[in-house]
Amino acid sequence: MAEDVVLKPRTRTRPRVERPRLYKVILLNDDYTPREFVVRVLKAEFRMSEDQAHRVMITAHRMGLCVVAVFTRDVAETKATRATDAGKAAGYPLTFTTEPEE
Ligand code: TYC
Repeated sequence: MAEDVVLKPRTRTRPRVERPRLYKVILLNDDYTPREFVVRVLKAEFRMSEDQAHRVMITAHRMGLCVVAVFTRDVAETKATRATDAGKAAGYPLTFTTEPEE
């Protein structure tokens, strides 16, 4: 009977040995976003302590940018977008970008 036809799979399943590529979330400095606001976003979106968030904010402020954390691509992009949108909603140009690790 037609219902009994079993198709032979024509693709092979291979065990995945490589780890997924990781993406950096990068915080960019700007001249307008208040320091305390940057710290608040880092704590909320990246679950950082006050101390960690302050260190990352100061590094971006002094160096122009700072790597916040690394995640799989989806998570990195979602977090960068949410954190950037939080700034936009408050009227600040705060920007988070993503970039693949080497
Ligand atoms: N440079 C900003 C100021 O002086 C503070 C700031 C720090 C903004 C880090 C963005 O990623 C940033 N108010």
